[in-house]
Amino acid sequence: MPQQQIKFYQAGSFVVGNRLLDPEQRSVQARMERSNTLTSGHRACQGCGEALGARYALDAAMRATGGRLIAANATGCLEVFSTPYPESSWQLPWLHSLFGNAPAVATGIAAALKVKGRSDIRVVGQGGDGGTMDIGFGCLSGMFERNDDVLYICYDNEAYMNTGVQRSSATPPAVRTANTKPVGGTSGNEFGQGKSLPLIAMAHEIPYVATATVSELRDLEAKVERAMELRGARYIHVFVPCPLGWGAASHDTVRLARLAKETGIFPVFEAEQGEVVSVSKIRRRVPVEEYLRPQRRYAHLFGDPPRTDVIEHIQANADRNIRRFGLLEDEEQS
Ligand SMILES: Cc1ncc(C[n+]2csc(CCOP(=O)(O)OP(=O)(O)O)c2C)c(N)n1
Ligand code: SF4
Ligand SMILES: [Mg+2]
Repeated sequence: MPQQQIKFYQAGSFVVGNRLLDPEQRSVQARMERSNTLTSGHRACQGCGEALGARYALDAAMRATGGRLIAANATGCLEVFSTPYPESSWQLPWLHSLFGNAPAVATGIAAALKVKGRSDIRVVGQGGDGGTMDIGFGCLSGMFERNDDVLYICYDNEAYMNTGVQRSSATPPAVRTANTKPVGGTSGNEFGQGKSLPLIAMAHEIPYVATATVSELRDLEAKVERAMELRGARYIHVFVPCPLGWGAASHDTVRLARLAKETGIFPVFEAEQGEVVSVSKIRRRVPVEEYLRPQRRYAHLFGDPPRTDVIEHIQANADRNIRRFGLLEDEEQS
């Protein structure tokens, strides 16, 4: 009887691995000895990209440090859904900081460990885009500039989700949020505002900066492991779709993360000491419309008549990313 071939499409790619692969090729999550750092029972929405990203990132960090890891966590969805008092989903020493001072708290932990001579114990700081890029920005810049021995991870869902979807400096142009409503001919969040924290982190010339998405989870794991090989200030910016805030289907989280990368909207790269050292090339280039349409936060662009002017502007921004980071294979660039 002819046997059906099993397709190991995961092998050699950046998507999540499985237990059919050789043990050495398996992702951290595909290993029986994964630490389940963010374990089941938390209260994240179905399909929450932040929960997915945090689980993969911290399990990878736990593996890289042999389980000797402490986390400081800013206020935000990740903290709220994981620790409804008196319960906790965290299976590592974990501190809740204020909304705005997770980098400073992480620095303090690292300083205390240094005084105690415990260089074996490592520190992670983490928070959402609001906690990281807005209110915690000063503390984070200080942590970078002093080159404190902390890996800081930002889970970017592009708004203040925990408090009801208000805009942050990571909210992209034209997005509808609770306080960027497309009224009177406006198109939602303004173009030309906001910032790229990965580029700002690079300007501090810290040892390591990387971006990642929850569609390429092995890539995220690899970047966390790389960060843990280094000492000093390190920064990873993870793109994490939020079904509730984006008005997207829960089952589309990974697809939207992939489309953000494949359109050029979210460039995925690594930098060391301020220089880009690798980029994840686009495998199948798609127009931004494919990424925008499934999200109700962009629904006002697809009315009658559609806002083709705004969609073209978003496409131009994606194309600029593609040029700036060299996201296409060499033959496609020319
Ligand atoms: C000083 C201060 N201001 C405001 C708040 C209210 N607050 C808590 S979480 C949050 C938004 C969090 O947004 P983000 O960091 O992007 O995380 P997300 O919930 O989106 O994951 C706000 C405004 C607070 N806790 N402290
Ligand atoms: S609101 Fe968004 S970020 Fe918060 S738990 Fe729900 S899906 Fe996750
Ligand atoms: Mg957020």
